Amino acid sequence: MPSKRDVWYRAIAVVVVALAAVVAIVFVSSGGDKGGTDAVPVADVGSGPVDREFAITITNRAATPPTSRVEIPMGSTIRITVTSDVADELHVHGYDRKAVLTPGVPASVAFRAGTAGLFEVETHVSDLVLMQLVVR
Ligand SMILES: [Cu+2]
Repeated sequence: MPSKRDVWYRAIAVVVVALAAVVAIVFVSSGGDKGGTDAVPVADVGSGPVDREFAITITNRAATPPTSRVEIPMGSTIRITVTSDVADELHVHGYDRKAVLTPGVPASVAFRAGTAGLFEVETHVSDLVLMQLVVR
């Protein structure tokens, strides 16, 4: 018959093994998403190269090119650069990226599209929808 001490050690050993298994599973699953797209966090990509680049000019409350729906593969990086003739604010809905627009000075938002859906890119002062981003 095992002593109380043996039972106690065995219980501790079981707990340690169970914890090690949990840690191993978490470690493996967190390291295995390199190639995945849905696990890619939304992140600013700064001034580096991106997968898709868009440039929009606003003159007299009209956008060039005109508003369009653009499809972006999930996980790709994009940069939207806007030049406005009036002071304004650029806003990418959903991803909640903003840029202050100074008249005549291009301003950019750049990010990784890690969330699926339809997101409007708009200006707050001229109240224009510049793009509809479809991420899938
Ligand atoms: Cu907005």
